[in-house]
Amino acid sequence: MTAPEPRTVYLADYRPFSHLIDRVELTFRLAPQATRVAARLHLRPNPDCRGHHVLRLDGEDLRLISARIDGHAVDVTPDDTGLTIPAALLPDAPFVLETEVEIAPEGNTALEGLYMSRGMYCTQCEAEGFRKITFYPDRPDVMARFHVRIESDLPVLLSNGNPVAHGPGWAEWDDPWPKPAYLFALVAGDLVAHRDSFTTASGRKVDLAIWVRPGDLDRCAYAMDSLIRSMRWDEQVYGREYDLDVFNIVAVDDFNMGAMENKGLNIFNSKLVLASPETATDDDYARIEAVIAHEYFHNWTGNRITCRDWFQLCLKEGLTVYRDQQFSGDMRSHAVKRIEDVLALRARQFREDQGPLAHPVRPESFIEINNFYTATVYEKGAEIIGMLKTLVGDDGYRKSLDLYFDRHDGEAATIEDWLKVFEDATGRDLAQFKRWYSEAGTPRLSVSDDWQDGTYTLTFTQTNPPTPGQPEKAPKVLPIAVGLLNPNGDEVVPTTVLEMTETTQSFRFEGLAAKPVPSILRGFSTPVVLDRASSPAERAFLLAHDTDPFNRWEAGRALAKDMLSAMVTDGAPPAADWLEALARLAFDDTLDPAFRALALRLPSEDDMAQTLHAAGHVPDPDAIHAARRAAGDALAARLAPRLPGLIAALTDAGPFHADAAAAGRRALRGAALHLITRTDGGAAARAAFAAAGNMTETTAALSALLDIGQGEAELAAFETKWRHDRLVMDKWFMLQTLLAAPDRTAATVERLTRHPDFDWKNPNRFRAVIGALSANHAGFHHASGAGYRLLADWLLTLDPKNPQTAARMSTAFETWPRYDGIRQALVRVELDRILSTPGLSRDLTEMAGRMLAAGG
Ligand code: B3K
Ligand code: ZN
Repeated sequence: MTAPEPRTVYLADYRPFSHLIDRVELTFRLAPQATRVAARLHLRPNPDCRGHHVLRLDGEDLRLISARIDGHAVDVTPDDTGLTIPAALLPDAPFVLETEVEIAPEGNTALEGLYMSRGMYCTQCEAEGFRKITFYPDRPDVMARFHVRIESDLPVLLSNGNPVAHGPGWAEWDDPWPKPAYLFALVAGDLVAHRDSFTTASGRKVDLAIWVRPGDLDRCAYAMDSLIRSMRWDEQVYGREYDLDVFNIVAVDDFNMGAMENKGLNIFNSKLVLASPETATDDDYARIEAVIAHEYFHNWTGNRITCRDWFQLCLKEGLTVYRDQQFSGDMRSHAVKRIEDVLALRARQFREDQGPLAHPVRPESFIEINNFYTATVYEKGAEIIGMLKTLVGDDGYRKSLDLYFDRHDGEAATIEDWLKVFEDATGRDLAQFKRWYSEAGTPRLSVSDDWQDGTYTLTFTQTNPPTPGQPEKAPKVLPIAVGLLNPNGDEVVPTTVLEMTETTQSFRFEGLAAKPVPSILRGFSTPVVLDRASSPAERAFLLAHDTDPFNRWEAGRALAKDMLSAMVTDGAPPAADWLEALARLAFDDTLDPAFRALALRLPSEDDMAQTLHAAGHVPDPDAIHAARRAAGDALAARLAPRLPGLIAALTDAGPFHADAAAAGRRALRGAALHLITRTDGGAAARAAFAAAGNMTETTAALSALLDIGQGEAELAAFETKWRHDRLVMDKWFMLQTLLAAPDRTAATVERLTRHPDFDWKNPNRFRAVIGALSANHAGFHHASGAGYRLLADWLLTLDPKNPQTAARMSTAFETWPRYDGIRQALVRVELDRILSTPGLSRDLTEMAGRMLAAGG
């Protein structure tokens, strides 16, 4: 079979499907090489589509055994992408189409459709995987009720909905809720369950189960606890109850992403389910809590109300990310959560928005939809929801969401539907606001101020830079949260939201006794780059006094970035005011330890490259690396005398607690250990490694040692202890790659890829090494080009087996236009080599092509 020509799909081409499907009955006879899938589709012509139509069903890599309409065999032949049944063969009334196909899950290395992971069968259908299971209209606006029968000797057989019957070698499931095919799921395996239950506000008892391999049963408690807290929270905060008798989660080792919200049967990458203090870090715990919540929340935002087409992806993803961020904030600390979310937004979404892969939150065309599960759709999509909430207020938001659920339950909706709900519930016109969905790029906001006779004026100017295909843009609605402080640190004007709609706009504050210090963009109220030259003294003042915790952190961040920029571009020394400000903050016990840990963290090298590039410089990866190390050394030297005391005070005896307070103490202790290791030759970190009582402490000590080029013995001990554990060994692979010195990064990766446990077909292991390679900024961008070459080699190795993960990892190249001509030329060679490889997947072809187009 030849590969189909890549076809571009356009939002503007949307047409409803020719038929409606009332019911789907599927029978699976599972076998690794030859699984039979029998489908009965109860179809009728769609009254919204006049005229007599052909029936076009999607289908890929399916061997058609038979097809019948109302019991009569029909003679049809599939093509590469599906099956067309001519209008002449179709009744103009309800009818039943039966097909039987054969598929080979064992050979499915793309991990899309029905595949096998270490002896268990599982599925991943979003976005377009169902077409690899049976012939079907594989599009989200075709919603149907599914009944599934599974036949297999494996002991546990699961699908969506409620269990209806089972016997030896078979089980049947019925899902009463109409759903698109992308939410279909099936699991069969030798699994055991960690069980609990939840009773909904209206009294429905739901049986909860997390299904894992027998040896993993003692690592499910935290995920279950997170699930129960998510179910309660969605009732309390959004008034949303669960709607089936069972909720199942399955942990799978081979998975292309984090997790999947299939109706009633969520499938998870095992790293986002399994946790024990010995094996998981605090970051793992926080991610498990967030992703369990995210997938659960999709039950209403995604499943009950789904997307009309894949261009509307942010309708479910942006909203569900926003909901999981709210949840994590409620469970932990809103201030810390917001800082972490903004760090991630800048690291991933701003980076994407400022490079060749920039695209609108609602794109207008795609070749491969899997390439659009991006930070822009997810994280910028969530920022848009946050801005809407700021603009309409808490009550307006709740009224709008209630109306959304009332009006669109059971439907496949659009961004227009979503915005109309806010307009109808609050009376607000959102026509201009809608530009956030259609225009790519990160706006830049500059500010100037004026003080005269008790009146303080802030003047803002927004610029919306060009992005691929969008040279010119109109001004956006920017909700800018501002507070004003007196020079003594008191707040004179509490947080006020200024609504900016023009290119340039001034806002006046009258009747002030003294010229205030402004705290602008509190809580990061709009996702823009703020250009405001400010003195180190003012930044230090805000770091000490701002009443908004986000901006307090941001002031320290700006201080660090200004300093690092000066170190890189002018060879300046580490700044005394930065050192003094951090010395005060590090030991200020009135502040949350988690906040102090974040404030002590230096901007990443990639962040500095982004910042320098945005300021008009060509970032030099070696100079950035050297400056960041020099700053870290200076900070370590400044804080050193008091670090042992801080570490001792933060050492918790007694049992492990996963809660935010305990995790915050461990984070600050880890930061202190990291610093002291720069001054003591590794003594404290070696002792901490030996004494570590949990994986957070173990990895903190090991990273501190690797960072100073030590840790050989500790790596060996770690490997001996954890060789049998895939998830823990991912950390061992990843830390070595991330912390390798720039000159040795490529060689380290080559060595690790020769390790007998480097199973590159497992996405987690591939990401742990090849993904981490590009996260080692100075190593990846080494002037020899070795990092670029190595990444391209591995992308080309992975692509024929797993194009989705290869395409995702290729985004490591997206920043190439930032760098100098020599590096650009080296990357161009690799992108050209990738693109000219015969048989390259559609996924990677699209990504490499878009990145290369940036070079002109
Ligand atoms: N909806 C899935 C992502 C599917 C990705 C397909 N390439 C997980 C999530 O966002 O919840
Ligand atoms: Zn999601």
